[in-house]
Amino acid sequence: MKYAMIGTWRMAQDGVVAALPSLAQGGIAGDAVEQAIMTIEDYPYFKSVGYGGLPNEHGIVEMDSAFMNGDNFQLGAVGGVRNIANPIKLSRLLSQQRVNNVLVGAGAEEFADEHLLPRKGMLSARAKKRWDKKVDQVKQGGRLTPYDGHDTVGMLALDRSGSMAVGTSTSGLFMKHAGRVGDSPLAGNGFYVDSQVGGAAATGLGEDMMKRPLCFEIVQAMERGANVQTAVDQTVYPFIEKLGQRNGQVGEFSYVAMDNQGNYAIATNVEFSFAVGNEYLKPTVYVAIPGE
Ligand code: SD4
Repeated sequence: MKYAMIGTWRMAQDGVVAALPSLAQGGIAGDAVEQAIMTIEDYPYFKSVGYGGLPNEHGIVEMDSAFMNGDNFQLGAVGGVRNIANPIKLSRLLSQQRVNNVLVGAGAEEFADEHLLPRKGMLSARAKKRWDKKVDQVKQGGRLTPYDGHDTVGMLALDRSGSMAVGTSTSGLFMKHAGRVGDSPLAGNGFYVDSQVGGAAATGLGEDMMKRPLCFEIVQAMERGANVQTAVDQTVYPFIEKLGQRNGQVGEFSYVAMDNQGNYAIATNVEFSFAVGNEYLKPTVYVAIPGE
């Protein structure tokens, strides 16, 4: 059977490099997603995921994450969590509960403590420096934009037994309001997967991407018979256009999608890098340019 992984942004390559060998050896998709995202969360120089992620307006790193199992639809997610070394581990653990699958803030941290997940101060010296600089700029009259810093890792895996899983992890938007939650922990918006069909994961401006559950709709289009490329094209771009017409402004929208045979496609309205690996292809980064 085939196996494959695809993840958002250049940073995903590190995760695919770490986890793909386990899929080659018959490992399960959920483990590969967790391992890949943990690798990225642990790396201090990715400025929007896990340790080293850019903080909120108060200089505190608050993270969103989710995990979904495409076999049984179990999903777990956290919003606005602080001082948790690996939010993806917490999301996956939550996905395995019968209730309490989505937790935010202090309650999520309490659950992590109850399950002995490692705590960690997530603000790196480098991220603090960027925050100090931004605060100075704002004091001097500089304006914050919705996109002062971002990037979410969204990771999809297909294993040799045909199971699929997806995960997301992000520190969200730099200088966001305390308590702000993006699309990444929202099922259907930030991620979705069905092992009998395929999956999708999103990155971009959460406030716009939560206006329609495009990840779910991509999977739904595949379920109705569209191939993965047609599914992303016919789902993502019409909505971007509609949003522009009705709302005037459109943020960044980028999606990776994969069907249950390992075929993949992306849709994006910005220059977008993503990493892919499978039984034929060693982990490789590609860059997509909108309209090409
Ligand atoms: C969010 N979607 O919190 C995330 C940020 C992101 O590329 O993916 N940026 O809105």
